[in-house]
Amino acid sequence: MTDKTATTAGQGGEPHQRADADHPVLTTNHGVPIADNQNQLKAGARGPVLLEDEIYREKINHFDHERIPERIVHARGTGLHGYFECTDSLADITRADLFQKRGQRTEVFARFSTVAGGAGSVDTPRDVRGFAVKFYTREGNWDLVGNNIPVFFIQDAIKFPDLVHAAKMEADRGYPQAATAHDTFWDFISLMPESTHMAMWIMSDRTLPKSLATMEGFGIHTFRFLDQAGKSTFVKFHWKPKAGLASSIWDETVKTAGADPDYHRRDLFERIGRGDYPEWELGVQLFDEEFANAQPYDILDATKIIPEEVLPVRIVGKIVLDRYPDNFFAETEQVAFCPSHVVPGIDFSNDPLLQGRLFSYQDTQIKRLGSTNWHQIPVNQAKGREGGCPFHNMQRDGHMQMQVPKGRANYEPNSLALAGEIAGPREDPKSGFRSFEEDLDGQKLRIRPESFADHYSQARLFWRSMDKAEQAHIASAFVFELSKVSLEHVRKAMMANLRNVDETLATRVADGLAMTLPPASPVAAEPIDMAPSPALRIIGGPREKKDLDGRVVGILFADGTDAAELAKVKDGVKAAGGHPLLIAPKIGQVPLSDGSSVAADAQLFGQPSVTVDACAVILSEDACGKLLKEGAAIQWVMDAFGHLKAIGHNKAAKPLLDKAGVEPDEGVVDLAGFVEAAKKRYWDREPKIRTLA
Ligand code: HDE
Repeated sequence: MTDKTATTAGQGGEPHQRADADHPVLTTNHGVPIADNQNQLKAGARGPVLLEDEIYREKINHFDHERIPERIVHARGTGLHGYFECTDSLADITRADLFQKRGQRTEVFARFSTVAGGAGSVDTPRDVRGFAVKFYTREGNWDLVGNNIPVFFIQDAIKFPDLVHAAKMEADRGYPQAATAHDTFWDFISLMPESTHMAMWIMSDRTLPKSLATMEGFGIHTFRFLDQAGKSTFVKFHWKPKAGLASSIWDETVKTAGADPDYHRRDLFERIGRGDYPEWELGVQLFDEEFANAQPYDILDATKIIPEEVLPVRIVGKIVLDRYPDNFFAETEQVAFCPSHVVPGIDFSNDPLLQGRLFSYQDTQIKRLGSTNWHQIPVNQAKGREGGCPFHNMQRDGHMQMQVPKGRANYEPNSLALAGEIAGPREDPKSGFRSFEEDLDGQKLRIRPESFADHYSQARLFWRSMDKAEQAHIASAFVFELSKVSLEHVRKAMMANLRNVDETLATRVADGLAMTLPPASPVAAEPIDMAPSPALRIIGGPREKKDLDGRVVGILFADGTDAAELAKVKDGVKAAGGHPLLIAPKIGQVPLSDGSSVAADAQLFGQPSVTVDACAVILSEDACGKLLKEGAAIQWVMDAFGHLKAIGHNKAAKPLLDKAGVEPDEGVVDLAGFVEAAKKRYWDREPKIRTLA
């Protein structure tokens, strides 16, 4: 063959390929206009490719380097822009600029994440959620890098690599991804009694948030606030969701992982699109040394909480997240948090977990982002400082330096000002950052203080603070996870630890595993009984979500559905603050009873009921007859029932409910009662349809 096969395709001749008023000229990274973005440069139309093709080489070379190392933990995440607003001045307690004046706003970027899975893993495994917020304050960036659980697994940062290795995919087989239900995780946990409290939290509904907007956040460690005079007040930070607390059911999260691996990410994106901005109040627990010394645990121990009933949370501000990033990589992937980044008025405590983190994050960002200049990436820039450049110092050069400093002053002190040259910035003892002036004296040693020895009292506190349904979920989660553990001695070791938490819990887990209870494991300090804390509950707790605000209500309809009934439910859901999602067997125009037609938002097969909060079924007799032969429709209703959701239906839809095994209860209602019923889950239904430990 000859060059006769050559075409002009892509040589600037095709529509959508040409530069015009709407499309700027495509160029190389060095600004050279590109004539052909479709073909490599070849020796003849069917000949080999030429090495000199810089346009191709540059493009592929850049592409080959598109990925950066993913975060070793918290790799899977999603971020949002927004603002913090101070609602109660803390000027008498901290000089931190963002807390000075009621109404004062500070820009923020928040990133939520799972911990164990890789960047491409699903959104809904049983896992802790990261809750990291970067405040661009006028006195520099403050990163509050927390989780949705107020305690951590370990007391000392030196154990972190062991914990993460044990939790992630097993080293030889490369699975399971994003799951703790395997040998190495429980082997480690069973040998680290200090992790028992956190193990209780991760087996609870807290690790199955329905939406990232319906979970709490915690700074975990004790920090310090410093006032103008340098006086210290201890502080613990809390995020309280405006939407209230709501979690999923285990079976629901498993199915969601298949139906929509991006479920949480999509939910946030869609909330912002609808103007349903995720919002949290920022609360603080403030206390002094005297209070700290009076508690039966050490406030420097990150495996402990201070119950809200003992020390109330004072609300001092809120964050509203109202803008999705323009670019996922540039912002969400490149955002770099460091707990060591605090601003004047905020300081660290001696919590050995926090102290260890102060080193780790800067180190990881250099590796991940490839340069010490990562603070110059837009999302990381300290943009809060008024006027011009957000930072001034004599640090210079390094990979990917974006600044072009003028003059010779790359050191100080210097006297260059005397010669009329740029002299550079200088320290300011008055406004500058100062650490708490703490008296320190002691031996140099590697030791855990005696006050960290009690590993079970707060695990017990958590268990005893739970609602009945939540206790059943925790016991069942232990049974599920330990059933996936093939090493019998590990299962026994865990049960031995659980006996120190609560005998009924241990017994329920042993029954669920059909194993005999081993003797309790030895304890370093005898656990005590603390007063239960209702604030720890989701179900029946003070912050349980009880409205439709921000919730998605699935409405299953089909050809011939009564137009008035459909409109009524849709409007009712909207009026109550919910978001109706019209789901039909076909997505285009669905003809209704009155001759009108309406487009569905989603197709039945692609929108299983696990993706919504409550379900309505509005069908004509004819359509219902057809759906009785449709597995997806039967499953849709069956799952809604199994996941304890409200189901509203018209009369003609009843045969579908019957076929799905729906039994009458308080949550199965006619359309008139549906909007009210849709505001909650029906926990009483659960023991009737599922065996729980
Ligand atoms: Fe992290 N953690 N962590 N962590 N962590 C990271 O930093 C580390 C801990 C948390 O959305 C890494 O940028 C050590 C507690 C969040 O980008 C790394 C220890 C809490 C995020 C790291 C801890 C957290 C991270 C990995 C033991 C809750 C995601 C990538 C002392 C208070 C931030 C990165 C984001 C990320 C180290 C324990 C929260 C390796 C050494 C406790 C929310 O630096």
